Amino acid sequence: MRLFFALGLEEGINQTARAQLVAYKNRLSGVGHAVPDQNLHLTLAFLGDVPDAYIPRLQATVQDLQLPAFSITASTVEVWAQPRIVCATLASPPQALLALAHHLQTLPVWPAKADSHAFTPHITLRRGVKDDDALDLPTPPAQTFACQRFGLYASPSSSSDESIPRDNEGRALYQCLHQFSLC
Ligand code: 2AM
Repeated sequence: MRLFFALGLEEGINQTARAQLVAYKNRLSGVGHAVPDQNLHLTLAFLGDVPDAYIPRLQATVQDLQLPAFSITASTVEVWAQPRIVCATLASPPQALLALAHHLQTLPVWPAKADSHAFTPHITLRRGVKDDDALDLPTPPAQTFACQRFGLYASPSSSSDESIPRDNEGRALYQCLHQFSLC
């Protein structure tokens, strides 16, 4: 299964912040295509294709991590040429977020896929952005999210996979396999 760890940003206390970010994402019509509302997340570690037999050990190892909760503020928007996305970014990512991501990227059970870029926490809002699409994006309203838990998610390895859940527009949804609490 294609797996990644992410902040789902779905804690009850985040409802207003999440709704505002969703509204901002959906307002940028004409700039690529919006990710489904339910898929909004901040990736902590992308593991790639992990054999099912590893999943229980992965969960047990992560369950034992005792790492602190924190909050993040998404206040800036960026357009990245590779991959072609619009994303919300954090002006100052907290150390606890960077430490959590580092732990999850370097698990001996299944280390994350090597990435040539430094880890830059971001929340992807739109994909398939073209070069001249994204000039003059409106500034997003700064949104603060409490991060009290994170999840292990499955993403479809193939868009034609019929077993994956989809939204009412037929877009594939990520599946949360397990949630982990921060202290
Ligand atoms: P994103 O965080 O920029 O949106 C599932 O594919 C999630 O893992 C996506 O959210 C995706 O990007 C993130 N991801 C990170 N590295 C990836 C990679 N090499 N291939 C696919 N997805 C990756």
